[in-house]
Amino acid sequence: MIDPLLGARYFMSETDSSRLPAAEAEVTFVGRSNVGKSSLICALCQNKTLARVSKTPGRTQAINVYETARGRWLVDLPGYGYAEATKKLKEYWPEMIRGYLSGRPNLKMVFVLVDAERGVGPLDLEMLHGLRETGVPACIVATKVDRLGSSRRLELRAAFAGTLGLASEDIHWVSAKKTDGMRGLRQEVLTALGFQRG
Ligand SMILES: Nc1nc2c(ncn2[C@@H]2O[C@H](COP(=O)(O)OP(=O)(O)OP(=O)(O)O)[C@@H](O)[C@H]2O)c(=O)[nH]1
Ligand SMILES: [Mg+2]
Repeated sequence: MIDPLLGARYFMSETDSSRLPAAEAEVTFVGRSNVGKSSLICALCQNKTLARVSKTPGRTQAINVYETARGRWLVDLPGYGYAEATKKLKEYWPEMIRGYLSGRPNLKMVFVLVDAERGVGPLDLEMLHGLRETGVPACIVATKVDRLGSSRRLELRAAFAGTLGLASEDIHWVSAKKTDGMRGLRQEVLTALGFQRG
């Protein structure tokens, strides 16, 4: 079978999740601004221009939907913790994200991205706590691992897992730039979207 992620296309952008049409299955990517959400979507779909990436935080400003096959979506969201955002945006984005996360019955998995080097912060813990309360399945992805040497990776992996009370194998440890860990993450995305059995 041809990998359905490779044929992903831009579908729509919306700031009000209640206006999104129903999906068969969707997965989304959340995390601090600049953690690499849009880059990861581009890497999964092997399409560098699919989702907009930027060196400056606050690039993604709406709920952006990419369709892999009819009704099967990858959803890119604005980041949280963007220090430079105006007061209006600081209130608006979290509200947009919360509305989306709590209003999608076919949301199969939320990938919570955390910068591998920076580690898990209070906003990430808050997000994980919120997801547990809404009952949406979540999975942790540590990003930008190409920036770390192998001994530092091992060290950080243990600290990461410890903070979250998880086994280190339960965390995807990835680089969107160098492809590390992308195979495992891809399988998880394909399974969540119903393209293959887990
Ligand atoms: N070294 C390295 N840099 C990365 C990686 N992934 C993303 N980046 C860089 O991190 C910056 C932010 O990437 P984005 O994908 O725009 O991050 P985002 O989470 O979508 O950001 P917002 O939309 O602003 O919330 C860009 O300069 C990327 O090139 C990675 O795996 N390795
Ligand atoms: Mg983005």
